[in-house]
Amino acid sequence: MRMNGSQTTSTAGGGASATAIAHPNIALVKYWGKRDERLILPVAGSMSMTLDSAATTTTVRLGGAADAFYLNGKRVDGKAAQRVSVFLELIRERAGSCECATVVSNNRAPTGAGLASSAAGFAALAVAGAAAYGLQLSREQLSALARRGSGSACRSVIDRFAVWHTGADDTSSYATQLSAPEMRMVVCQVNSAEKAVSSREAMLLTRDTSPFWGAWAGHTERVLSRMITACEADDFTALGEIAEAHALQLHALIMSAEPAIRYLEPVSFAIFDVIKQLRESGIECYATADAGPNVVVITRPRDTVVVSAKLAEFGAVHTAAPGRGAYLSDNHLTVPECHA
Ligand code: 2P0
Repeated sequence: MRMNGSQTTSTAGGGASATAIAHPNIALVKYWGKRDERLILPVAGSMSMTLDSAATTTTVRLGGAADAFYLNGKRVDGKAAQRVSVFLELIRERAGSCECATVVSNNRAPTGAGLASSAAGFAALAVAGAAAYGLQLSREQLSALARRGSGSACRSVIDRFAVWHTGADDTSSYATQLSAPEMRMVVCQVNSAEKAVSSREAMLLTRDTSPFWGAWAGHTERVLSRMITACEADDFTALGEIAEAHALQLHALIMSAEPAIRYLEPVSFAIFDVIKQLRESGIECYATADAGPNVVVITRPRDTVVVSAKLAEFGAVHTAAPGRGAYLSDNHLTVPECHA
């Protein structure tokens, strides 16, 4: 499939502009660790569900004397702006352009709280940026491009369920769609504060200090292959069991770094316990958690109400269904008033 940005690329008010919408994804087989830091090539494959909630909308408008980045109504400078500029540079190289751009982004998920805000952010930036600079890219190429911003972003380019293939090089490490059992995710946000150690730093520390690191990549590849088999068999039980076990293995690995990193809090463990009790009472659901204390529960659609009611005792809850991968939109954002 080729994406054609021309219908949604506007030139009103200056340079070409394009807007894209993307959603976070939650991994069922986790990504943790790179074999190439610059290219963001993972040590193992992973698998996720793209959510239909917590959208990021991003407009890229060409022009200006330097790149500028606005997030949720505020001008952003420093490291985060630099990361956006480095990413735009990749697009410019491919497009043979030296035009700077203004990036305006609105994000409905808490940034840096382990709810995959960078995945939605870079998926939207890849799709909007490619269109604004006039690149015609396939879905696989867009996924590989988004990966260069943040590894997990390559999965948010894909509709519903995605497998990120390790690949051999920059062009062959991207995500593709797979079908999976009908399910929902109930997100329980126990804490929306920005985490103390970013995933990127924590991955490096785990690689450099964990005594278990040597086992991780091979184990994750075997888990991914079991997960793909479970999905092909439409086996919700196997999917849930594999996902919960792999999430806890990820956190055990992270905790084995020196100094230890502990993303899960007592309340997170309490939720894992409650989910086990619900399962024992006949409601089939499974828990997972990313690089933060928030817990995401995998459930069948018919059980979302009872699971949500139980989780509401622990934090703010919302339910997500499988959602669309990053796509172009005509609703362009403008530079926030105070900065215009
Ligand atoms: C995942 N996480 O598979 C795992 C589970 C966090 C825990 O992908 O360094 O923000 O930008 O490639 O994509 C977080 O990693 O890291 C992540 P970089 P990213 O969703």
